[in-house]
Amino acid sequence: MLIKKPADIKPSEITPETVYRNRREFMTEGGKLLLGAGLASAIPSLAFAQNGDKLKARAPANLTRTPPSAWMKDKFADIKAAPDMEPYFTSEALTPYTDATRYNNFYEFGMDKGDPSANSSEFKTDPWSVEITGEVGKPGTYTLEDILKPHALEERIYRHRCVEAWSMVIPWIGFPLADLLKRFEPTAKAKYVEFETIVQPDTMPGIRSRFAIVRWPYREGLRMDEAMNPLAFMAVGIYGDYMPPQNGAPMRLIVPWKYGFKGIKSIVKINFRETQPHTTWNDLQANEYGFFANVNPNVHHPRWRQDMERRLPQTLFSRQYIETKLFNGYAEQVASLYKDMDLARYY
Ligand SMILES: Nc1nc2c(c(=O)[nH]1)N[C@H]1C(S)=C(S)[C@@H](COP(=O)(O)O)O[C@H]1N2
Ligand SMILES: [Mo]
Repeated sequence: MLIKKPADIKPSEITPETVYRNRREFMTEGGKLLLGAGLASAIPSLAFAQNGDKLKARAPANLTRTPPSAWMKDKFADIKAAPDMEPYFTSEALTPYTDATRYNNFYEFGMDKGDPSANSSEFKTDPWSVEITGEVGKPGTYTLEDILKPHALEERIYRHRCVEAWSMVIPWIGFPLADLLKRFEPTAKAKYVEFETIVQPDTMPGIRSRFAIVRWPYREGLRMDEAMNPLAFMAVGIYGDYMPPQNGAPMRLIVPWKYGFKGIKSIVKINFRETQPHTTWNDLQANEYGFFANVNPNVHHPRWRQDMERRLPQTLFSRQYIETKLFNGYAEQVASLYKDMDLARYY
């Protein structure tokens, strides 16, 4: 998303780091790794058989995270598996766990794709609370446990399309955003909902960096009807396991028909408001990143096309370019939200 001079671009950014890593792992561990971490998670039915449970995808056993708390462990003991049908499932191959957790955008931890996984081990997510403010009947500061308590967890397998024209398929664990928002009793004036990420300078090198381009905290927002759409999802896990810091622990937004930057991570504030909120990328470069940010193959980014995408991971031998679909393939569920809008103007 950055404007970089060619001299600033490292070879590892041109060829995704996963290529180098996969090659190394292949050389050292051979077929064992391929079956253990790669293929098993890429084929839902195999993951199912191997793990002996109902979830369609599981983190590789050797990378499973320690429970963040006893109550979170209890919550994760009972997760409803993704159905076999769109829109909460896709039969497209899952992105391997190692790629979904090592190729990330989370500028608070640095601007390179490998920075969030490399720099987030000190990130503190317990205790955690979320402030609810604005046009609601029940404002207040809620602990994460209170936020999650009434919500049963479910698995959803969604396509994830970054505005930078790469994409993944990720099995999230979480619950519908609408169910959470309704609990705070939004008033008639609540037309938009605004989210903020935590600012934790001592554990976030990107926030301390003098090269940072974002004005912290990272902010995002949705129109209320978008937020209430059943596809909008609050995720607390990935691959049947607790959310890694680099993917937005303990709780982050997923809006699968929009570009990835709408999916704000590590949320500490939810504000209900009458007017459209300021959002991080729109503030930084409004002609390149819109407020709506709906995935749209007909509306190009000023510096690159948006009608194709690189499906990750890529290897030396296969570079998968696939066609980008309107609303990332979720048009049936969301097109009606925008029926009277010029999508080229409101990008
Ligand atoms: N707080 C915060 N949230 C963020 C970002 C960020 O830099 N900071 N990056 C966004 C972008 S551009 C993308 S593509 C997704 C990436 O999510 P993932 O790393 O889980 O794939 O997170 C989004 N949420
Ligand atoms: Mo992104």
